[in-house]
Amino acid sequence: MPGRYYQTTPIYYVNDAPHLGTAYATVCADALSRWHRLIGDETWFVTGTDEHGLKILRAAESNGVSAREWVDRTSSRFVEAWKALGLSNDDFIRTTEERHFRSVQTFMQAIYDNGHLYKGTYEGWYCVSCEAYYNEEDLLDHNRCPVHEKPVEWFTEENWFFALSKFGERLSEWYGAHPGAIFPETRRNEALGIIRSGLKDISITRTSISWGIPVPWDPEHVFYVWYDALVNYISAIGFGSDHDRFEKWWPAVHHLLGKDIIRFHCVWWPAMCMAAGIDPPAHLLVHGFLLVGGRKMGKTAFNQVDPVELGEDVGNDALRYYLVRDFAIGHDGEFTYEGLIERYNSDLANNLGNLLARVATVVGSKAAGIGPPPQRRPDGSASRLAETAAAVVGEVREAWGRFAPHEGLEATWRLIRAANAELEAVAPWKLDPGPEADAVLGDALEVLRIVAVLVSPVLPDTAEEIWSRLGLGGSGSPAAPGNAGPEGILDWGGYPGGVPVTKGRPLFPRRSVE
Ligand code: ME8
Repeated sequence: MPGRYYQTTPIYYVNDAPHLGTAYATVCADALSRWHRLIGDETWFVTGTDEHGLKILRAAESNGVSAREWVDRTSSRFVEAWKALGLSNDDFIRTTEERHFRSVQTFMQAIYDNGHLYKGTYEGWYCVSCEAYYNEEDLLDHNRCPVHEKPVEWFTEENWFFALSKFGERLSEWYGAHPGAIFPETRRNEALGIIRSGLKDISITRTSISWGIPVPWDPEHVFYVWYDALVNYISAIGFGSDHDRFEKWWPAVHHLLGKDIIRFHCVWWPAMCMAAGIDPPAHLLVHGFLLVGGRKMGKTAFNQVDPVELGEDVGNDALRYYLVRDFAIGHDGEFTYEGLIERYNSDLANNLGNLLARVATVVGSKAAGIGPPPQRRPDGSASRLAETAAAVVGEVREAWGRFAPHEGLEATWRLIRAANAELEAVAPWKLDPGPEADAVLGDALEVLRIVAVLVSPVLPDTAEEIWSRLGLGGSGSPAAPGNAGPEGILDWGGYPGGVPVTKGRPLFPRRSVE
């Protein structure tokens, strides 16, 4: 049954520009959103930027500009990068927007009114890069942050505290009743471990900086950056200002997040929602890291790759394909340019590109450039390829449903390889024009039609190009909402035949590693 699907990404800090790691998360969220549109779900996909806090203020200072100027400039680099990569987000939320201020203040006021906040003094080791306090036992030698390996700082402040310690039992019960809420299982166990080890109250405001959202009942304080940032997920859907819109999308959300921010998303955020009197988020999808030489790609390790430059080099679709195919959601993976080119050559150039090129060439030479329809065998049954296609469509649906798009792509390539093998076995280029050549060409065209729909969430431009070369340009788009849904167009036999097939330039010319 088509439903509703609300997809989010972490909102990225604007202390620096986007890199391939943040692009990975955003591309995965984009692909998931596109898949859900394709199966007919009403879909809303939001990403954005996290713009308050000390880290941002220091980045602005070290660049000699005001905080406002810095966040405007850097946030627009994210907007531009996602545009250049062709991402399909429906909204882009910034935590410095008026709509976000209003939602945060309404949300936190509700927690205050419900009696879950109190005032106290906080002293502790603080990592400005994480924007988080650390217990001494969690630090590396010389008081260094375990994530950034940089020295932490000693902070003493009068803060408002959130009584997180009261929520351990409710969180355990909630996760017990919602076993599929965190994906994958290993991350669920990690979150449950944090909850079981005992939760401490957390300070949620700061007086030392003013670059933040003022606390409505104590305006000397601003909300601590995480407490402001997490609320983006509901301020983007109108919390506090548009009740119907909020109710429409919440709590059936899918938060995609990296494994570095499990504690904030899987422990703090659901507890905050409970404290404010709204349901916790329904789905938390935790992905792994892109590594370079075994280290997380990021600002701290100075090993970032510019995703826009890489997209310009190999093509956005090829980059998306590599990210979704080679980095299973939930696992770490090593990024290498060689790996990208290898994947490009083997799957895109040699298999998909080759299938389209040879079918179009032979339709040109043996069928006067007019695509024949898929054929039936003399006994009336459909071809072997029809059986493979039906099995693959089922597998692809199932794989996306359990957040394993890489397996969906793997299955799709099985179908592509089967069509290439069938062409080689029959060798229509050696046959005289006629029913035998038409049969195998019609089947291969039908495979390409189905493949165009199945790959459209990951290869959106390629899917459109295949569609138009098959002569289907006049009949919608491979990515039209519902195409992969129950009333969709994935049943064998949809290629009409009798339409012109165009050869065009190679979709993916082979590349070498320069
Ligand atoms: O944590 N591989 O922002 P952030 C894969 N503002 N994903 C990566 C990655 C890598 N090497 N590097 C970063 C913040 N990411 C907060 C979030 S949300 C309410 C606030 C992705 O700019 C990954 O999704 O540090 C990670 O969780 C996120 O970027 C952190 O981005």
